[in-house]
Amino acid sequence: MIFRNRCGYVAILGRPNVGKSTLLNQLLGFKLSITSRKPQTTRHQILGIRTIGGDQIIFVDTPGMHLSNKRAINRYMNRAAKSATSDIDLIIFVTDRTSWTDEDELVAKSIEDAGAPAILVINKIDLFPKKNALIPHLNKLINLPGVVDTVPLSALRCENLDSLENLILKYLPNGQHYFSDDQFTDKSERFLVSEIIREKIMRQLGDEIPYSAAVEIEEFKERKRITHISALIWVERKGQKKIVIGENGEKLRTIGRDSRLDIEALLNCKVMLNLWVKVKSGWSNDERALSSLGYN
Ligand SMILES: Nc1nc2c(ncn2[C@@H]2O[C@H](COP(=O)(O)OP(=O)(O)O)[C@@H](O)[C@H]2O)c(=O)[nH]1
Ligand SMILES: [Mg+2]
Repeated sequence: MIFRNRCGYVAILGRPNVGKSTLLNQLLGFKLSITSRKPQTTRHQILGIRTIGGDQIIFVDTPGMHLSNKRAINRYMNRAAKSATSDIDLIIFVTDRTSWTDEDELVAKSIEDAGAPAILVINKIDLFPKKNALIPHLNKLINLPGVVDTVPLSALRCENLDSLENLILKYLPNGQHYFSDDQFTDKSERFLVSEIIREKIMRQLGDEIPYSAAVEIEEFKERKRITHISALIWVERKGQKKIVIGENGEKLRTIGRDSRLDIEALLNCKVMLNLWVKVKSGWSNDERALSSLGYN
């Protein structure tokens, strides 16, 4: 048996909605980071740790880098994405099929600045009928500064993920493990629970609300083998509160039920979940409110 003892930080970068969090969850083999069809689902930097024998890969999921810097929350997300490129051993640069936008260009620039080698992933190839048409695009991207390899894959359908994993191990530096072998993230259960609830809000509600919602865990206690959780959903306006609650409380019940099922799977125990909706006007553009909601 050969013990190689490789260990390193691998940042997953890309513009919003290209499938970074989906890819992270598939590489880890469980759902750590929340995903949805809406851009900017991931707001925080989050570590996903995978230990395979002598090797430990520490993935860093990031909010997508985007051009809008208008609100404080957008600035927070861009900072979180940008800071993920310092002290990194390897970058996975995720792009979506053959489209190439100004935001991809922004990511490419920050990769050049970061100085770590980057594996370029072309995601969502399941949506691409003619795979041959990818070749000229691949050939173009391999010449980007910092890019050392390219892999077309489908994160959602688990196509070609093993090629990516082999490449990651190829570029992972030798070194002692930073985390114990049974640790899978740097985040608390409380944080992961609040993220699950936010995911259900993102998935259940129309376009306007998700960007205006934040979740705060008020109570998290185990009593008689049942974990009791109370959470506040903060929105910015009264009208939004009505939408989140829905007719006769229907929406909030669905959000609560879907959340509870995922939380039970995460914590591996029975959960009683109480959700409340409150209005805190302008929280997404208020540095102090942001920091009290954990965005710091
Ligand atoms: N068809 C397809 N959809 C994908 C794939 N990977 C991710 N998605 C979808 O793309 C959307 C954005 O994914 P997410 O992981 O949240 O993107 P992120 O913003 O980059 O973290 C979600 O609706 C995913 O289900 C893929 O390989 N194929
Ligand atoms: Mg994400």
